[in-house]
Amino acid sequence: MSEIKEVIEAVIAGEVEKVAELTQELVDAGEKPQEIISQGLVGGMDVVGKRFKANEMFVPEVLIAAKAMHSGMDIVKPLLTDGESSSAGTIVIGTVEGDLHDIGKNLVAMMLEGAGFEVIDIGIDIPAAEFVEAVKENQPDIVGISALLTTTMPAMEETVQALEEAGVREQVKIMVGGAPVSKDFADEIGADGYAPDGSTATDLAREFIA
Ligand code: B12
Repeated sequence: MSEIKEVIEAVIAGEVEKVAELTQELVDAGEKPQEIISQGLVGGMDVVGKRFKANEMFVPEVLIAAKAMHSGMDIVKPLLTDGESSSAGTIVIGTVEGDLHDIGKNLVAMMLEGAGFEVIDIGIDIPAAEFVEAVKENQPDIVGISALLTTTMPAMEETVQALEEAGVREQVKIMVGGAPVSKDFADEIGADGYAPDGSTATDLAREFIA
């Protein structure tokens, strides 16, 4: 029988098929789906996040690890009972209007998913009004806003303002990120937090929920 430890190692190594096989073996052996997720699949992504932050792993490896994690999630998620499937929290994430960069946003989304959050990725080039719509429709705990261009940073402020004007600002925590964004800028535009990478974004999201 496979062990949780092997799942962790296979996630870190980005072994997509092996993670699916090991997960199936654990399920067949009667291991609890929730344990497989929190200890094995999310456990593996936790290590990946820490190594990425320490520059011991790089973007392509993180993306493959996330794919491996998903291959296991696809097997265990349908087995969760209603009570068990409650997520760590819900996040709406997108890249602002005028900005087509999404590699970093996707990475942050995957890390958050790996940490057990339900992530609603609304994509790239998203006008402020669409962020507002997504918040009204999905009632998330957190909104994540990404921008990679200095010219699209003002759209982050517009998005925060649009959420305020729509009366939904107080329902959510707002985190912002992207290469030109800083903690000072986040404070300036009235966001609740800034994270420089997916691992820190996950820690921040956990803090928001706690
Ligand atoms: C890949 C890339 C592109 C690709 C994007 C493909 C894609 N699907 O994303 C393409 C070719 C489309 C592109 C186009 C352009 N690009 Co470009 N691009 C890049 C490049 C090389 C890498 C960006 C990247 O993916 N980095 C890797 C990821 C992992 O890092 P990241 O995005 O910073 O994300 C991390 C953090 O920032 C953070 N984060 C990101 N989002 C969020 C969100 C939240 C909520 C949180 C908490 C954290 C967070 O966590 C992430 C993970 O660690 C950068 C240069 C660079 N080195 O950054 C230029 C760069 C961003 N691009 C630039 C430019 C100028 C352009 C163009 C205008 C070029 C042109 N003249 O056409 C166009 C603009 C198109 C548009 N309207 O958006 C400039 C921006 C300069 C500036 N200061 O504004 C850069 C810096 C290149 C340069 N040195 O000139 N680009």
